[in-house]
Amino acid sequence: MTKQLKRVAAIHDISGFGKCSLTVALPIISAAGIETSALPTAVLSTHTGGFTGFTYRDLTEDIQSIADHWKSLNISFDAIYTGFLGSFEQVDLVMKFFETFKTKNNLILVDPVMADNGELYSIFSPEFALGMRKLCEKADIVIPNLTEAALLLREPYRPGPYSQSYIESILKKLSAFGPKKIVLTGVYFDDESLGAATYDADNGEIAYEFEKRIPGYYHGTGDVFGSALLAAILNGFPLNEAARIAVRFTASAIRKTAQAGTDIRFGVNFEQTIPEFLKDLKLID
Ligand code: PXL
Repeated sequence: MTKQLKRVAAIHDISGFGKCSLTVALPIISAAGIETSALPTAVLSTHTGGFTGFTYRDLTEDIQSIADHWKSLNISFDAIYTGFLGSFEQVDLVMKFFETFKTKNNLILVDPVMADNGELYSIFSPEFALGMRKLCEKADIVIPNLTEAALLLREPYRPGPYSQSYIESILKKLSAFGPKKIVLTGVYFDDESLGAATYDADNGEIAYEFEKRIPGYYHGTGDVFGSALLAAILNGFPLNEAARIAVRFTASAIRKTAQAGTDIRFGVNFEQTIPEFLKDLKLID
């Protein structure tokens, strides 16, 4: 008999064009055999990275009603995955969502989407980082990049290349304020490779997963990575193996995009990378 699917609540925006947030989370998590419910935080015509003139509809007012309706239907989730929030007020609404839907057995994965390359995204104020920190305190897993990690820790951003001791101190400081599992993205010790570092505070294990660096800054890769990581965890992979699968998937999607010469703002070719991903997940031969 076919088992019940696992189910994720994905709380991110929908950027109509540009392949990030819900337009990558839904297909990637679904392809990995996991049902995905979408709670959109905002609707934009494109993401905010490199485009001007995008439309922006904030859905703060809808979040509580959506959560109430889901609760009335007795829906439960194996994971709650949050990313880009549409307003500062959404932090409290998402905290409430956690209180309503958190159980002993499910997991909360927070991607504190707010900054990259040393800079806060243009639409956020510096106080936003304090809100994101509150959310991270309630998470089981957080997946910041190094800019977001510095903001969460209220430390100045340090550009790379990094030392192992710096990365490990960041991982441990992040886990000290709540989340037991940390995946830090954008880690590199030299200009040849780029990847992620994982820390599991339950067993003290630290691991690194690297791929050859592909030049250029491609948008939406944090969401491709986070969605693949969560899909791998829900398919039973331990944290370091899930990070390995997610790094391989993201790097391979970037490689295809670079080879095609696509505009870096348009997102990466994760679609044609899904067969490789499903092989790594051992879902197909
Ligand atoms: O990929 C992160 C992200 C998600 N959503 C929106 C964004 C960004 C990054 O710029 O602008 C709307």
